[in-house]
Amino acid sequence: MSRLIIVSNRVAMPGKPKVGGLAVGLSEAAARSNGIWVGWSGKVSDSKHTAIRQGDGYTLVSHDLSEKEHETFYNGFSNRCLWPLMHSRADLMVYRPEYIDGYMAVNDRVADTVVHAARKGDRIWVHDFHFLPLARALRERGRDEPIGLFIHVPFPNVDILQTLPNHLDLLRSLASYDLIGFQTHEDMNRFATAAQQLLDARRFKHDVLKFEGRKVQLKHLPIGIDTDRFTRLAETEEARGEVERVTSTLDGRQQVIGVDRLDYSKGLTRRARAFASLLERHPQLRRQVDLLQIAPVSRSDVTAYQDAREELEQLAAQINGEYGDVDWTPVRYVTRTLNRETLAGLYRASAAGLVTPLRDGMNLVAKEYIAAQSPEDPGVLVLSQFAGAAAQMQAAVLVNPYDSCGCADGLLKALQMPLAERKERHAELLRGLQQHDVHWWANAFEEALQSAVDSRQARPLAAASSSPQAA
Ligand code: ADQ
Repeated sequence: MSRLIIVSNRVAMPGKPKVGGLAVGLSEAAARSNGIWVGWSGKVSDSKHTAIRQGDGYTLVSHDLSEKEHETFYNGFSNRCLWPLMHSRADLMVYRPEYIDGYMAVNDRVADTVVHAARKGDRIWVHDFHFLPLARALRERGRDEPIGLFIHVPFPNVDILQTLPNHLDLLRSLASYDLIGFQTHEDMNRFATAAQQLLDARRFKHDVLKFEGRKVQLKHLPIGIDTDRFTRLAETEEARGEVERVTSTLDGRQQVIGVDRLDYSKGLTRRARAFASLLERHPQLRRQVDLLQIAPVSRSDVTAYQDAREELEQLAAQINGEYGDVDWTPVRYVTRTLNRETLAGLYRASAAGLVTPLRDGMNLVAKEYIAAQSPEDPGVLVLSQFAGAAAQMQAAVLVNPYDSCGCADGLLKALQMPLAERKERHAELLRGLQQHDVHWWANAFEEALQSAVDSRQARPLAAASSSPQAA
């Protein structure tokens, strides 16, 4: 049977509980074909050894990163160049030639691992911006297997893309994939436009590109969560206990919740300002509403992340100083990682979920917040129009995260929304999440990879429009 080989930066350990929908979706996809998952163990060491573990129906092949690889591949090119670039923050990009060397070297190393593990007829599914040139490295090693890439982050405009010195080489390398999946239609179009403008790619039937002598199928496939499982989590005893604990401390006040990795793309400081603007312009809400911001620290070796943390901490202290009282703290801020039951309970105990990234590939928190609500008395999602999730979640209260007054108005609308409207919006959103969950997403990607390969083997492309307007 054709096995699925998954390659991603971080991996889920076999035999350990899977944290988060993505880990569940991918481990199930790997297990369906007795497949293999290749990625970083999370450890930094000089060991060149690949560890092999079996369990949960798949084989994990993991490697450590050396100090140098961690600095150049992970912190350097991935987190200091590609992450800001993909989120349209070229101003935060730090480019160094040794970063790209380290990035290419780790891609080569992982390609060797995949070559070693793969059998003829296997299919390879690569994840995210850490491994953009991996398919080319595999083709250079003579592999002809179907290879798909899913890009979890947004794809930037061509003018932003061009700020990266080696953008042409990276863009060319993407021609080695059979299928590239994007979170939204807009991301897919931005990629196609960049390939057309910069590499003279020809676009056929809207979703096929021909460049560098190869045909690449494009598809937008918004990632989902494990919706039913998350809803069940919110109904566990542990989650109910959390709801009771929070409700008793709130003493009748409404809670607004934000849950994000501490990352500048998530718009945390602008969000705190929007909350302050709500308290400023609606003094009657003081002592009536709290903001709970859960923000686990991430990528703390990177300066832009240290700055984001400092700015948020200062702002939270300032808001508490200005609007708080001896017995009321308007903004509570927690950096701990929480277990899923606690998180589900906190979502359920919150009258509004404030999810206002400045730019986000999808945003799973928006989906988790909806899945965790009680259908009889649901809270309201206030969602940035710049999160990929906004395309699917139109029944949320959509806001512009750069407009703090507009966000405050959106939040006020959410907090004052009548029960009937809350129920209606929640039911519509939940239906969408149940239909397009992480299982649907993984299956749809695999099917698309299969049909991309079938059409590669079938007739050549008929001439069609190659103009960017065909999009
Ligand atoms: P992220 O930006 O990391 O990933 P995001 O979609 O924001 O992902 O989800 C974050 C996840 O972390 C959620 O599942 C959330 O529950 C969890 N989490 C956050 N804080 C936590 C805490 N304190 N304790 C426990 N869990 C916590 C990238 C892209 C996104 C895209 C995902 C998936 O940037 O746009 O949605 O991949 O494709």
